[in-house]
Amino acid sequence: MPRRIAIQRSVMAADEKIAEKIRKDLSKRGVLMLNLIGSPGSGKTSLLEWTLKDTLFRSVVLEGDVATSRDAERIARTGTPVVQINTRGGCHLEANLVEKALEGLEMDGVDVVFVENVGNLVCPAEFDLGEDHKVALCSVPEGPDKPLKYPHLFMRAEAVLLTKVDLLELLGFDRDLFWKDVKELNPRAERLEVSALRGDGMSDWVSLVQSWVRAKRP
Ligand SMILES: Nc1nc2c(ncn2[C@@H]2O[C@H](COP(=O)(O)OP(=O)(O)OP(=O)(O)O)[C@@H](O)[C@H]2O)c(=O)[nH]1
Ligand SMILES: [Mg+2]
Ligand SMILES: [Zn+2]
Repeated sequence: MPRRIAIQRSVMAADEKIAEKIRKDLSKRGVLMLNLIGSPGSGKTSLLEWTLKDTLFRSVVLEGDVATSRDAERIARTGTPVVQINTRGGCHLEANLVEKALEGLEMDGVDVVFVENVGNLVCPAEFDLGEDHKVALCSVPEGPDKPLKYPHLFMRAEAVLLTKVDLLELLGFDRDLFWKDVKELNPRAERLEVSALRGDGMSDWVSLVQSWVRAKRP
C-alpha cells in the first residue's frame, strides 16, 4: 500500500504546479477565477444562470460533472461560452482538467471564469484549481448542521452562500445555528443568503463578484 500513497502524492504535486500556472496566467490577464463548490443539487447551476444575466462583467463557465452535458446546455442558453468537463466517475475537478478546458476558450475581454465543481461537499475543497476564491454553497434542504459536519470547505471559502432561502420557513431551517457555525469555522468569509427562485440576495452576490473583478483588474 505505501507505493500507492506515493503515486497519489506525486500526482497531486504535479497538479499543484498546474494550478499555480493557471493562477499566474489568469492574473497576468487580470481574469478572476471562482471555484463554486457544494453538494449535488445545492443550486450551483441555478446561481450561475441568474448571475450570467448580468452584463457588467464578461464570463466563461467550466462545468464539472461526472456525466452528461446537461449543465453546460443550461449555461449555453444564457449565451455564455461554456465547456463541459466530464470526470467519468471522478468526484472532484483537478487543475489538469481545468487547464485543458481553458485551452479551447477565447479569453480576450473575459473578466471571470466561473468553475462549477462536481456536486460534492467534501473533496473538491482539497483540490486547488488555480482559482482566486472558493465559494461554498449550502442549500436550506440540506439542513443547518452541515458546516460543522463538513468543515473543510467552509473553512477555506472566501464566501459562503446559503441557497434556496425561499424554503427557510417551510423547512423550519435554523439559520442562527447555521451562521453561528460558519462564523466559528471562518469568521472572515462573506456570508450571503440567496434564492435563485425569487432573486433574494442576488444583487449582493453580483456586487461581491464585481468587487472581486475590480480587485483583479491590472
Ligand atoms: N426552491 C428553490 N429551488 C431551487 C433554488 N435554486 C435551485 N433550485 C432547484 O434545485 C434543484 C437543483 O438545482 P441546480 O442548480 O441544478 O443544482 P446544482 O448544485 O447545480 O446540482 P449539480 O450540478 O447536480 O450538483 C433544481 O431543481 C432547481 O430548480 C432556489 O433558490 N429555490
Ligand atoms: Mg449543476
Ligand atoms: Zn473527489
